[in-house]
Amino acid sequence: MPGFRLWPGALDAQAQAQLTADVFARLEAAPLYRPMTPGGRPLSVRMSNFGPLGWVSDPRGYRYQAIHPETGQGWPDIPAVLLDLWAATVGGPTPDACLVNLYRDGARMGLHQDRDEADLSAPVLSVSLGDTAVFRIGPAEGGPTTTLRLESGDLCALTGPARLARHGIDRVLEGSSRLIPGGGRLNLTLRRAGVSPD
Ligand code: MD3
Ligand code: FE
Repeated sequence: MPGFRLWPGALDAQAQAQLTADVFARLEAAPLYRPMTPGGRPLSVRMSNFGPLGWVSDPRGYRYQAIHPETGQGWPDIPAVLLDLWAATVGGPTPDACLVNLYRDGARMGLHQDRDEADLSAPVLSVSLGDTAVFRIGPAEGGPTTTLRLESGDLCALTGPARLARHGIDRVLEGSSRLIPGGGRLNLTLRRAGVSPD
C-alpha cells in the first residue's frame, strides 16, 4: 500500500519500557475511559489523549476537543520522545493530538477511516506497545484488505494515499508480551488534528 511505512522494532526493549512507564504516569491525570459510540454503545477499546487536542466520541458524534470528557481537565502533554519520533520520520507541522488506545480483554477496532482531522493530508504516526495486534488495512474506496502483525516497538506512518485507508484491529494476541502492567496492547497515534500553522 503506497504511503504506508512500517519500521519494525523501532523502539528497543528499554525504550519501550521507558515510554510505557511515562504513558501510565501521564494517564494518572487523564484516566483511560470507554468512549460511547454516537449510537450509544461503549467502545471495547479504552482511550485517553495527550496534547492540546484529544479525539472523543459520544452520542453527539466524533470530534477533537481540549478537555477530558470525564475529568473536565486539559489533556497531559505529549511525551517528548514521541515528538522526536515524529520529527525523525514524517516531520512537518508538530502533532497536536496523541490518541492513547488500550486493548485488553478481547477489545478490537472495526474497519474505519480517520477523517475527523482538519487537514486530511497531514500524516499519522503510530507506536505499538505490548501484545501483538492483527492489523487490517485496505484501500480508501473499499475492496481487498490485507492483514499484518503490529508488534511491541513497531512504528508505522500513514501518509499521502494511505492516509484515508480503511483500517482496524481484528484482534490482539493476548499474553504475547509482558510489557504492559495488567496486560494488553497500547497504541499511541500522533496526528495533526487542528488547522496546521503556516
Ligand atoms: C491507517 N488505531 O486510533 S494504529 C485509530 O492500533 C486507529 O489502535 C489503531 O486506527 C490501533 O484510529 C491502528 C495504525 C493506524 C493509525 C492511523 C491510520 C493506521 C492508519 C490512519 C489512516 C490509515
Ligand atoms: Fe484509525
